[in-house]
Amino acid sequence: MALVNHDTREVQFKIVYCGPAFSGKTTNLQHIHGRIDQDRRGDLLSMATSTDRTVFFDYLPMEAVVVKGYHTKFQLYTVPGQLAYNATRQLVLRGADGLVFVADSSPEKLEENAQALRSTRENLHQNGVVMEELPVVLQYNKRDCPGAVGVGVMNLVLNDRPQPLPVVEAVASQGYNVFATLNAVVEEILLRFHASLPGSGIEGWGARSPRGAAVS
Ligand SMILES: Nc1nc2c(ncn2[C@@H]2O[C@H](COP(=O)(O)OP(=O)(O)O)[C@@H](O)[C@H]2O)c(=O)[nH]1
Ligand SMILES: [Mg+2]
Repeated sequence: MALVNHDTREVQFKIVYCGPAFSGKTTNLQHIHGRIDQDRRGDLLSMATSTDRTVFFDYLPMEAVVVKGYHTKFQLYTVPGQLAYNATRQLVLRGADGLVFVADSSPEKLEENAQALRSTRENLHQNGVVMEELPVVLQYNKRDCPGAVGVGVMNLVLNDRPQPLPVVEAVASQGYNVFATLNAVVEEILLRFHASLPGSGIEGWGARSPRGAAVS
């Protein structure tokens, strides 16, 4: 759930990029970090494990007025994709306000995507969170890969549910639809945040900048 800090007058949301190893999570964050003004972002930090890294940074978009008189801060995190880092993943997922699941469209990664989605759901469950109750956007990344799996099949494997999750096709290494993905999850997070605070004098970001909210 969002953190509201009355001392620093900040509302803080945590967005976690998850998915299998090498699907492009870090690439997404690097692209976003590289495109936003220096005074609107924190340093891109990383916690290294032997074969993978968790990277994270703070992002303070100018357009975001979620609560009048308060700054809005998004903390963007990646989790380590490898199965071995289950405990780290679970820790990073703690307190997430929304998720981007970065799936790899390469044909040989189909089962790995499904497995990573199951393990994400399980990690959340162990944190007492039901995945279906969290804003989640599916990013089908690496659409440029030779033989990229069709969206219909990706949906069958990863998104076969009564209320399908929003899907964004992306090529993160080229920056294609990286911000579209971020916007999609931000929009959903803010909708839910507003809905959770009825009649509290909240001024919606959506009213000022309906879709381009997180685009710098
Ligand atoms: N062809 C292609 N390669 C990508 C794309 N996105 C990321 N990559 C590459 O995939 C590899 C793994 O990316 P990385 O962001 O480190 O994956 P992570 O393990 O999920 O953090 C790197 O070599 C990236 O350059 C993409 O859209 N298309
Ligand atoms: Mg990574």
